[in-house]
Amino acid sequence: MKDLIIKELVEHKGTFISGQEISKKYHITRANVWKYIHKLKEEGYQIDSVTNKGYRLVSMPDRLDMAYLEFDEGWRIGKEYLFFEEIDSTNAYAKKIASQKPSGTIVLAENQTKGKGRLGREWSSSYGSGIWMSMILKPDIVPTDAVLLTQVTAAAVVKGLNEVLNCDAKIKWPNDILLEKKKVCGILTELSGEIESVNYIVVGIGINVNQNPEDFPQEIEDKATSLKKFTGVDVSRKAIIKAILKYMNYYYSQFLKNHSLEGIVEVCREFSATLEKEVKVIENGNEIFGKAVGLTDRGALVVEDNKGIRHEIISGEASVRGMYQYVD
Ligand code: BT5
Repeated sequence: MKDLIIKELVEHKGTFISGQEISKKYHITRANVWKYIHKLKEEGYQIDSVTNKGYRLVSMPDRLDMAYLEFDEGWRIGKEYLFFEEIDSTNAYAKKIASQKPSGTIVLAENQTKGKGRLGREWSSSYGSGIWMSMILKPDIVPTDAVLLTQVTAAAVVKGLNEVLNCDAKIKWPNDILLEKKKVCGILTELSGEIESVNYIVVGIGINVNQNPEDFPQEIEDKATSLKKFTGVDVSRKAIIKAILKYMNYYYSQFLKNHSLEGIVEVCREFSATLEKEVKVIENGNEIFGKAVGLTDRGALVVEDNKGIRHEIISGEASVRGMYQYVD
């Protein structure tokens, strides 16, 4: 019921809706309408109440719980979404429920107690200040193509962030999004499948949104940044999620249609923080130093080492000289 009342208020945003109208529409007493409004105010909704006029929504808190992210009807990704106040990891949970949920289901949480990065690393996910989101995807592809979804997602994140904030976010191959040379987002793609087929893929996106620099744990304070650090003001997480999902839906449809990164890898190239830079790449434990000279149509990084030999790296770690991690 609370969600329905929010929906009414949002639809009447800027104008009043009477308690009587709500009570009639949803068959509840006016006293009950008042109770719900009171509860919403306690949760941070600013609502004007005026005798003989009713209620008017002034502003909503930037919470992600209510079914009010206003997703587009036609979207494959985001049609169904699950919200948690606190969870261990949205990726871990998404994997648990993936077999019972349709492709495109999203898991969001205000807080992660065990947010994870790649190779068992930790992902710092403080309460209420970031976007901790996982998408369950069930594409009809071979498992070796799953790695392409990291590039699809990176393209969607970078386009979404740049559209909302005009901020020149860049992709550090393969799974980081940087803002002013620091990490603002990480992507974690996990797969469950057989040799020939995919059961499901979970793509997790972690974005630092409203943290202040001092909010980050000491180990990452030099290399992490947030959207707020860039804008100087609080940023609406809903606006960011919406923009990213808009692009994600678009690029994912392209990917399913073409079974390739056609139309997407160009975005990865255009917004690359890695190309044309001196890099150190770690692939299967081997370090390669050289220059990043290209991104193949399958999203592999081409590195020319100091002897002029070219290496195509499908997945791995890349650090860019002069940026965090690889400091000469
Ligand atoms: C990643 O791993 O960058 C993938 C992060 C994915 C997080 C999302 S949140 C929603 C979903 N649920 C999860 O449990 N995970 C996903 P990797 O490339 O391995 O980078 C991890 C490294 O980034 C750590 O070792 C730290 O150095 C650094 N790091 C940790 N937390 C960070 C943060 N909040 N911002 C920037 N850097 C961070």
